Amino acid sequence: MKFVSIIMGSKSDYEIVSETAKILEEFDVKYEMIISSAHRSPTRTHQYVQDADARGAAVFICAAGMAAHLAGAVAAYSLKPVIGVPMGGSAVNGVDALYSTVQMPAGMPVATLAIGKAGAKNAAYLAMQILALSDENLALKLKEDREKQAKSLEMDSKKIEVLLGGAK
Ligand code: RP5
Repeated sequence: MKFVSIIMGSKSDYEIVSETAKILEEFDVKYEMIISSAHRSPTRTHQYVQDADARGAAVFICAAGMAAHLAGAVAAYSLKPVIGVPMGGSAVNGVDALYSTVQMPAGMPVATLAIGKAGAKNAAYLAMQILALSDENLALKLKEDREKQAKSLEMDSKKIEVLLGGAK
């Protein structure tokens, strides 16, 4: 059984990471979610990743803040794609976590997304796009979602738009 594995470094990351889970639920995608830290619980992180990988985790989403090494550590333990979400909230508003997560050495990729809520939401979408490579039904749902987004933007525009004569 394929599933998405979400790991966050601390309970203080949960509010933002719940945005990832919410989207996966909306699309009926199976996921696991745990708190485990590269620094505070390295053994638990290692053991969980190996076990989840063997049980069918198809992609890992790792959310961590400050000197964020969680995504990099998970990438070291698995060949499955790893998505990193830098958490904000530090003295430098997540720029530390962004650099720690994105600056992986060659050969050990982490797909690093935006800091905070946008990154958390996009982590769900990117994970689903990976799963959709071999799941036509999910690919169709993602296509419909894109169409819905475009429609909703158009409706927002309709409420405020000003167009001069000749505009299409
Ligand atoms: C990181 O340090 C966590 O991912 C969290 O974003 C940050 C702060 O953790 P707490 O001190 O709030 O537990 O490891």
